[in-house]
Amino acid sequence: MTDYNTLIVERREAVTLVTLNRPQALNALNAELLAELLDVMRAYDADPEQRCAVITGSPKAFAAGADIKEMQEMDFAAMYGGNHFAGWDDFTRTRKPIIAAVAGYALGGGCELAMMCDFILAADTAKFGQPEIKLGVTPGMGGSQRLAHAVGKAKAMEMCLTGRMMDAEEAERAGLVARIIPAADLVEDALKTAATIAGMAPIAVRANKEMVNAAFDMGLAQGVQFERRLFHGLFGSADQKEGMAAFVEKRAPNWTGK
Ligand code: CO8
Repeated sequence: MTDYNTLIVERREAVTLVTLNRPQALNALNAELLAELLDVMRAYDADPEQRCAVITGSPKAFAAGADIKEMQEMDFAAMYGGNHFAGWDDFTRTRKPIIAAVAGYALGGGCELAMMCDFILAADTAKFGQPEIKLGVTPGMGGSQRLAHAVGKAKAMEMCLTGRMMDAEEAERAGLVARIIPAADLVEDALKTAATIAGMAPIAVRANKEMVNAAFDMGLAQGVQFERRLFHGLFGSADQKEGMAAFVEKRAPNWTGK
C-alpha cells in the first residue's frame, strides 16, 4: 500500500480507515494532505472490495482547519488564479460512503471536511466551529452552506459571526452529528458502523447516498421524483432479487454487487 506523509491508511476487511496524521499542526489541512486524501479516495472508490470509509483524526484534533501558515502570505491572484483548494470538490464526488469520526477540534476546514463526509459520529470530546471570522476571513470549503443546511440559519450565522465552538451535545441536538460516542470507543464504533454499511448491497448503498444528498440540491418534488427513479432502477439489479428472496426464504442475503 502507498505510504503517505500526512495520512495513515488501513484496510479493515471491506472498510478503509484513514487517519489524518499531521500531529505537529493539529491535522491542519494543507495542499499535501488534500492531494494524498484525494488519492486515497480515488483508490477507495475504484476498489470493488472496499465498501465504506472512515476518516478520523487524533484524540485532540480531527483537524484544526486549513493550514493557516500555508495560506498566510497568499494573495488574491494565488488564491483565485490557483483555484486554491478546489480539489475538495473532488472529495465530495466520492460515490461510496464516508463516515467522519470526530474527536477533539473540528474547526474551520476541519469542520467543513467532517460535513463533506456522509455523516459525523462525534466523540464526547468533539468541538465544532467556523472560527475564520477571527482570522479576518470566512469559511472557504463549503462551511457556510453545509452548516446552514445542517443546523439552520440561526446557529450557523451565530457560529460564523462569533467563531464560537459547539460541543458534541449541542452538535447532536442541532442535527450536525448522527451520534455521540465515548471518546475511547469512537474509532471502534465508527468501524462497526462502517462494517454494517459494508455488509449492505453495494449498488443500493450508492443509490441511498446519492438520493439523500440530492435533498440538498433539489426541491422536494424533484427530489421525490429522483428517489422514485432510482428506486425503480434498483429493480434491474440482481441484489434486489436476492435481498427480497432472502427475506421471503428467511435467510441472509448473498450480495453480488450486480
Ligand atoms: N493551521 C496551521 N497550524 C495550526 C493550525 C492551523 N489551522 N491550528 C493549529 N496549528 C498549529 C499551531 O500553530 C501549533 O504549532 P506550533 O507548535 O508550531 O506553534 C500547533 O498546531 C498546536 O496548536 P496550539 O499550540 O495552538 O494548540 P492549543 O491546544 O493551544 O490550541 C486550537 C488549539 C484552539 C485548535 C488552536 O490551535 C487554534 O485556534 N487553531 C486555529 C483554528 C482555526 O482558526 N482554524 C481555521 C483555519 S482557516 C480555515 O480553515 C479556512 C478554511 C477554508 C480554506 C479554503 C481555501 C479556499
